[in-house]
Amino acid sequence: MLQRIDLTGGRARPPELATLLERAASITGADDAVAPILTAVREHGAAAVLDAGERFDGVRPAALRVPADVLSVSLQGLDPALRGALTEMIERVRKTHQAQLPQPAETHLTPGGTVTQRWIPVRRVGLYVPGGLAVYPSSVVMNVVPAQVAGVDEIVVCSPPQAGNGGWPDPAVLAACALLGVSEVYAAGGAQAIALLGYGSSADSTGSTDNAADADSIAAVDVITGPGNAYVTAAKRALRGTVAIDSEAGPTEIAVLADDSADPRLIAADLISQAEHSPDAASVLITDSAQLADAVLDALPDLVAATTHAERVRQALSGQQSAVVLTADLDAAVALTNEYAAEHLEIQTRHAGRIAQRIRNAGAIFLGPYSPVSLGDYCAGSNHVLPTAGGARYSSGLNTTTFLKSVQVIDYSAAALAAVAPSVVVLADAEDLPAHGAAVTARFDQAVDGEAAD
Ligand code: HSO
Ligand code: ZN
Repeated sequence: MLQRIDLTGGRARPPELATLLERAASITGADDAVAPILTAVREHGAAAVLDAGERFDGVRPAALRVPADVLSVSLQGLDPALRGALTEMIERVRKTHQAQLPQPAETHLTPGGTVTQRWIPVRRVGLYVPGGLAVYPSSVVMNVVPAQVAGVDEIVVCSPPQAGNGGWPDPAVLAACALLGVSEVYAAGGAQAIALLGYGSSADSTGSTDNAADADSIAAVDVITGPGNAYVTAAKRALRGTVAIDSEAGPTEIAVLADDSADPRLIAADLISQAEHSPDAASVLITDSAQLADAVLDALPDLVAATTHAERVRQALSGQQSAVVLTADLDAAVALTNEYAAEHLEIQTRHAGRIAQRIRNAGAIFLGPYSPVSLGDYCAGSNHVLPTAGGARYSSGLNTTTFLKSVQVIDYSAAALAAVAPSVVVLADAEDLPAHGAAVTARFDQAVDGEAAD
């Protein structure tokens, strides 16, 4: 079911190894497919969002904005056990993300010369919560809590309309929004939701006249975050520059780096757990142990047959994006793991902490047998919105700083400026920009009153 790639012959070097596995983003033609949707929403606003929802989700809600009473009824109807678990999750995620709040960095360069880096939250954010084959109240928490901790003013959530819930998003998703005090929620999914967040919609294009909330225009946001399918991810990529995005968090991936000390049953369970998300999910085992590779391959068929979403899991595991890769030694396994840059990386080796020090590229790292990815998906306190498709080489998972901008504040006194003025003049002259130097020396051509403003 899972392809077995044997690299023990030493034929492949790490850069080649990475290309052996197809990445989800390259499987689809998502970039081209979303372009007309983005254009339609930019030109026609919310009406185009409703049209696209009807086409792709098969349902047209009465309005885009979810009414306040629908949110509160969803919360009232929330199963108490789920409410308890969400509350526990929220507490853990909040604690972790509060600890991520950066402090201002004040540097005294010289007497009277200071540079301070301040962190400022963006004003308005759009958070995407996927629908599709599963429903994701947990993703509400993973998006909303860091934005709240960062101090964002306005939080908007988009989630796909569901035919089964009168066209509104999934009730558990709405309940999670209500639990967190988020009241601006739109029944919008896919690329059209991302376009709505990025471009906004003016009052005359909301596509509905019978809902007071929709009579308002929808303002564009500053940052869009959240996981989604290949189309959501492609839309986020296209809007980068119009807004900031967190990372490209597309179809999910798990890589397990293991040696012969690992338990094959647990590895098989973890590979299945993320394959459960969708047929384009990637599950990869990288190991230097042929015995472990074979034991995992042997364990999979029965476990897959017994799992609820067996068909979906089978498709994900048998796709070109999934594999058991056998390497000559652990060093080669570590090198391949860094090349692959998985969204989730489990390290199930002896001295897992030490091996983790050698990992440069991963969205999140899960150490040892008792830190499975499923824990991180819900209750570890870490965030589950993570870069996929190799994006972990250059981007980070969603965290509190995703919603913060830094600004450097420069404050020099007359004496401090005078002391460094000759260097400014030399540098300005070297760049043939003498007016730059003159702007500094002008301050000393005449009497200077007082110090810099405070
Ligand atoms: N593993 C997914 C997140 C998730 N899993 C939500 C379950 N619910 C992407 O990191
Ligand atoms: Zn998951």
